[in-house]
Amino acid sequence: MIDDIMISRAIIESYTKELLYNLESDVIICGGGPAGLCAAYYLSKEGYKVLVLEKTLRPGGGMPGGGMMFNKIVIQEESKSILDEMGIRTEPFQKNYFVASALETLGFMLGRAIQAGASIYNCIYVEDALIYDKKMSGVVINWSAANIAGFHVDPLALRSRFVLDATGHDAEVAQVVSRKSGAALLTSTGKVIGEKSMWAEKGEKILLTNTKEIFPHLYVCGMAANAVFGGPRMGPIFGGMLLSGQKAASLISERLKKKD
Ligand code: 48H
Repeated sequence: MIDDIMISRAIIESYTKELLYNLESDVIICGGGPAGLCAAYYLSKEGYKVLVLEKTLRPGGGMPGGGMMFNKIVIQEESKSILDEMGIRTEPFQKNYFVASALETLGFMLGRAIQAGASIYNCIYVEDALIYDKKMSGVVINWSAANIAGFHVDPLALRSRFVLDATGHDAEVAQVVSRKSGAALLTSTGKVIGEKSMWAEKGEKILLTNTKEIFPHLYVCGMAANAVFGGPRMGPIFGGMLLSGQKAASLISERLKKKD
């Protein structure tokens, strides 16, 4: 016999138990695109308590769309080891260009991050920051559906030791912190500078330099990093996104070890 109410109970109990456990964590990653998922995988693998918050129904950000909905992604040699490690197949194209299925990459990245221990919540968006004594201390969240419907619903808060803005082109968390903290971000203008037009070579190179702390205990990675520092976009090459997520994980891990 299958009891409909037992199915409801299983879902509600399991979800809320995990959510209560996650009210406080080591790292909250805002955005479940390639950069955020990669960071989640590496931080979780090290044993940290990691939470990914994704505002859409389907994590993956810009990756499943490949280039103009041709659902393939291109990566370069230096990032191939990340896909290899996750068991994602790549095909050599020309020297230094590899092609992978955007959907296989997304499926495996999600699976690897979750199996490494990350909690990933879809349909929840980060609408504000917890800033205590000029230090990023967590995020303020709400149901994306409430936002889309335009309902006036007050949010809830989650605490973490570090926050990673992996929200892509709009750098939503950096924007909120810049607007509300009353403090300058660690950019030349003190604000989010905004991304520049496409130039893959330059955009990919500068991305790793831009992957860093931009406000006490707030890091930025992926496309958001170039948006914050005024770097160019790079089109559907995804190696930099993976390397940026990996670098952010490594920088945050160093800080977590220092217990500051
Ligand atoms: C919760 C949020 C919020 C929020 C946004 O856009 P993404 O794929 O970002 P990256 O940096 O992982 O990868 C960028 C890549 O996909 C890309 O767009 C490239 C390479 N573009 C180059 C070009 O020239 O166009 O993922 C960000 C994720 C998305 O899933 C958003 O839905 C999510 O973050 N998100 N989640 N709360 N406030 N804002």
